[in-house]
Amino acid sequence: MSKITKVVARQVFDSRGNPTIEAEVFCKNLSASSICPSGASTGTYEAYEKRDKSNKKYLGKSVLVPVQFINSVISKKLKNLNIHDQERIDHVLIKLDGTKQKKKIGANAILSISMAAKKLSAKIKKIPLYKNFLIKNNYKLPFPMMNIINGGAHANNGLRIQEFMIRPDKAKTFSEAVRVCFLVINNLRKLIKKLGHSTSVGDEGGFAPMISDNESALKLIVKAINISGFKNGKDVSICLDVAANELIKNNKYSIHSKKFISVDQSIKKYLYLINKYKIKSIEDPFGESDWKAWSNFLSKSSNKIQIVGDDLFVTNLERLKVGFLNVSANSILIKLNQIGTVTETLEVIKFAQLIGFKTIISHRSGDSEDTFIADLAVGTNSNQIKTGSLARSERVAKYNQLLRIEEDLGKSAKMNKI
Ligand code: 2PG
Ligand code: MG
Repeated sequence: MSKITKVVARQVFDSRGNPTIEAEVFCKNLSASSICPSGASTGTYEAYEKRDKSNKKYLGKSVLVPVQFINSVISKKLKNLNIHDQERIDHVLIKLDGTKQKKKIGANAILSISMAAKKLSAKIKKIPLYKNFLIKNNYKLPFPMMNIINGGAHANNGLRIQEFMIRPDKAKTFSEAVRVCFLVINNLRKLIKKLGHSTSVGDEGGFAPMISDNESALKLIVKAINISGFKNGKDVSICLDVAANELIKNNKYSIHSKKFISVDQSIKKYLYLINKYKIKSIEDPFGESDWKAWSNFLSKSSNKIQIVGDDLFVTNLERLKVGFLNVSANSILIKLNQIGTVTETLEVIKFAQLIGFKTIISHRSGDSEDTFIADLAVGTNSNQIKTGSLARSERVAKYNQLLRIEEDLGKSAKMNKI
């Protein structure tokens, strides 16, 4: 048995330049570390991100207090625990916190330790990280959903919808999937340039041109897909993350323009867009408490497209159960820091797969060089991964890790089902 000897934490910075926590777990002279990501369009029911609100030196964003807590109290508490007993490690942390949303210690502190422990366990077993999760053989690579146009809270262009993504549905290998996205992205860049817009990118590496109407963005993407020699809706599908929580006022939504309209009118417009642009997946089409709107939309779309709960489920088993009973979605976005431990994340994935939901592993808009989620996607047999565009190293790092995993699997590597 390998016992934890200490945990060391430090303040580092994420891709938006904000402070975040890196935890390093030690078993004697071996160690592994992990960095917690951070969202911008966060759900109310997410686990709590603890920051030093009163520390003006870092505009209230530093994480020096939770770092200090890890280095003193938590390090002692975890000492001598078996590094391979992830559940025990996570439960000690959950119990030490004692609150529902991990408000005392902070989910950012807890998760960085939890992920680092999982990595160290793999290192000691001398296996790659992706082999240290649920799946023990027959590994499959997830389909990438690349976010190629950024809007909403991730850019300042006025686009209502937060993420316009592409998914290379016909790719037979992960490297082929990346190549398809690469071509579409390069052609999209040319198109945006031709229109005289800036080709600078948003928080998740997608272009953030100054266009503010959803359909203009969709038209550009369809054009880029066609120029690349692919068929929209067949070889490459358009997927959206509306992040509708950000677009709600008095039960009305401003998804399709600045004007707030009813749920029924919003659904009608969605159905029109789905049909016209062959959209295959929509995440967070309605607000996190609007269960009725979700189930209405799911039934009206005849369950034909992927409807993904992100802010709705917040990687939380209880909320997923409610969503299942309410028939509100058919897929779940998985973000480790929405719930705060690897163990709880795996529980949600297992349950989602049991009820026939697709699982999609996701980055956060504030992310880092940490590639944990790439291994998690393969190790849990998750159907898809969304981790930004082929730009910004913190995004590309995850795709590169999946390319390495594909190479490691050799001939046995297969793509998952979409
Ligand atoms: C989302 C995520 C990631 P954020 O809404 O799905 O793309 O954004 O991390 O800002 O919540
Ligand atoms: Mg989302």
